[in-house]
Amino acid sequence: QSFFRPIDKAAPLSPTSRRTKVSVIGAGNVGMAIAQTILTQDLVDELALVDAQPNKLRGEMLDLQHAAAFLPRTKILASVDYEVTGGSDLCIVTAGVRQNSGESRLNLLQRNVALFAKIIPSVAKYSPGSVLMIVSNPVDVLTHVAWKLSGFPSNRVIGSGTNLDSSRFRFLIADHLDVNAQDVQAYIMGEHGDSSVALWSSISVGGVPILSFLEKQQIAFEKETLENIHKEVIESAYEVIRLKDYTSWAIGYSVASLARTILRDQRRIHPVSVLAKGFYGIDGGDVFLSLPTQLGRGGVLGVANLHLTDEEADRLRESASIILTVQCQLQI
Ligand code: 6V0
Repeated sequence: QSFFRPIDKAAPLSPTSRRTKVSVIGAGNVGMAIAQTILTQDLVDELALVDAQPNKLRGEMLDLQHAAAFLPRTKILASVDYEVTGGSDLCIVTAGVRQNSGESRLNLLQRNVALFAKIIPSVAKYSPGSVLMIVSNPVDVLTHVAWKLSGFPSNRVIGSGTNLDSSRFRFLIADHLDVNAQDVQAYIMGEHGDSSVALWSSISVGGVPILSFLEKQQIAFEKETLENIHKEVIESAYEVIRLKDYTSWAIGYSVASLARTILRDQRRIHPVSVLAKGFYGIDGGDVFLSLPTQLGRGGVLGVANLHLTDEEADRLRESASIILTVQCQLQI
């Protein structure tokens, strides 16, 4: 017996009404931070989790389900079987293996490529129309691998890239100037890693270009100060990992913000890893790295044509060639 007595002539569900579904592959620290941020932001009707460890996965699912009384209503599913991801609008991959002591980065990467060879075809099979978002590191190379393995068009394969680095950058600039980070427009482009490029020439605060802002406020600054802020961005992931073993909250919010833009067709510009060939003079091969990209329901809608100084453009192409060098050593 049902708790509610149904009304006699319940209107049938419109055939056009559809559910929004996101799948998160890899229920580790990062996957769960992303899942819980997406849940609190009321972005989806259905959330599916996949991991290789069935007990941990079930534990995470139950723990989230037990928060139902405090969250927007969302169906939470979990399984080691990829069928659970079927019909997703967005599939977010955070699965990864950890570095063994003494293991080279390249060897670690090759093991992650082997992992992707199992994961990506299954994801693509069950959600052939989805947008694929890669978070696992090294994110730029693995996004390229995912693009190859999925057979998806490049506009539907995106790496979370420097969206997180740019958020760290905005925080540090805001902290330095004592303003709100949301008023700081600043991009880090290129590799999510050591060769990333800070675009000082296009930074603005409240719409005012930063250099004239600093002059107006009569705040003295030196190129070295700016370079130190960029260095701090690069160091910050290492520092958090050294202190708490992994990073989770910032990447959770960063990816949830990308999910919102995609699922709600917000057409916002985010620095994310996309197929960069042909943009900003990058022409050495098929390489994914972060560019200021307009995102919407179909995935990548376009790449913003920012004005870069010669030095910034050179550094961006250098970043592309660093990623390509690693990519060429891989067996996919
Ligand atoms: P973690 O806590 O070890 O989680 C990884 C999860 O993947 C574990 O739960 C594993 O069981 C699972 N897994 C392993 N193999 C499989 C498989 N075949 N199928 C399904 N699941 C599997 O790592 P953590 O969550 O801390 O990090 C995950 C990845 O995100 C790593 O590669 C990080 O380097 C990367 N990050 C990327 C960031 C970015 O900005 N792009 C930021 C932070 C971390």
